[in-house]
Amino acid sequence: MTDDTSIQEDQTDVAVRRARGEFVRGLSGFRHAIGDAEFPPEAGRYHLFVALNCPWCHRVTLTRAVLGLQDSITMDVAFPNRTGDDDPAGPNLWEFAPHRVASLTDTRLSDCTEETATGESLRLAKAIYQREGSQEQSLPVLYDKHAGRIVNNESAEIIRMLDAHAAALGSTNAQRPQLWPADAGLRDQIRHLNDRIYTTINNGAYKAGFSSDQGVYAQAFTAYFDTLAWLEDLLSDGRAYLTGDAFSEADLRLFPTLYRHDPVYHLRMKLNGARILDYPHLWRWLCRVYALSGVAGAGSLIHCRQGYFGRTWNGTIPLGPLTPMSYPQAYLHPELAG
Ligand SMILES: N[C@@H](CCC(=O)N[C@@H](CS)C(=O)NCC(=O)O)C(=O)O
Repeated sequence: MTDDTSIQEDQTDVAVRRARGEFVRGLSGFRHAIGDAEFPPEAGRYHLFVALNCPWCHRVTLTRAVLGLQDSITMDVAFPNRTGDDDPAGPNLWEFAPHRVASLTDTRLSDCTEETATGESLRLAKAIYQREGSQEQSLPVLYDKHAGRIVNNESAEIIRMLDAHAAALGSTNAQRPQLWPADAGLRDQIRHLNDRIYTTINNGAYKAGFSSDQGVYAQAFTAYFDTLAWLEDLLSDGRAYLTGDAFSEADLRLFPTLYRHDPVYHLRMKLNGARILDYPHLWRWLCRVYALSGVAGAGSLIHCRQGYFGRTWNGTIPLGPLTPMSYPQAYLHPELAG
């Protein structure tokens, strides 16, 4: 297992840190790869289990979409709110339950599905792990329908293997981006960006929003906005994407957090130092990525709002922001940032 902090959180003194109120994300246990002998790259063989409110899942739904793998990799979507205290299997479990009604819309959510890959129509993601003797329960999960086994549950690695084998996996997008380009210099840039963006933005948002210690929160808050300012400066030279002209893995990994910032994290994670709208270059970058083929359909702010607020805050879900425009419509307007 790697100790690469661009992929996962440092686990040093994890019990002490959690005891003092720090949110520390655990490690993913399934780390096989497409391309291993037992998991050959074949179109139609692999499946993704995701939730659309989860930013780690959003990485893999984005990858599937921008690489043109929607037809060759099937996908199931869990309901955005996990099980409650009254569930016989216990609380906080991802559930495949398309019949459930979202309090935000007072309707079922059309993207939600049953579990369709194992042949057992399992209700809980946890049961997919239990089939292999594991106590894990997180999403996303990359699953091999032929072998009936989990391949990997670490989004950073799933992105990389889908990119490496896109052609053999049946990509229909001949103009697809190379998310992890061969050029050594670009790879170094991407590693550096990934490390800072994972620690202070992707996971940093949770460290701010889910920690119960003021000092930990304040440190995470400051690091988050320091990195936004650093990215704003990086993009101020007119480059289209973080490493230059081409969209890369670094852009793909930054997008899920910034997509959630103004409509969710600003309030839910107490990251109210500023909106992305207040950073003209970052805002235009966000709109530019949102306009890429497949990106808008790979995420859902309804699932995000329902998931992040649906079981907290007295069960009522904030409807804003509405100015200068509601979200995600605002992402169609790069000019809003002045
Ligand atoms: N390192 C994993 C993190 C996945 C993760 O933490 N997913 C969350 C949802 S946002 C989850 O399922 N948490 C439930 C749990 O771990 O019990 C990845 O990037 O894939």
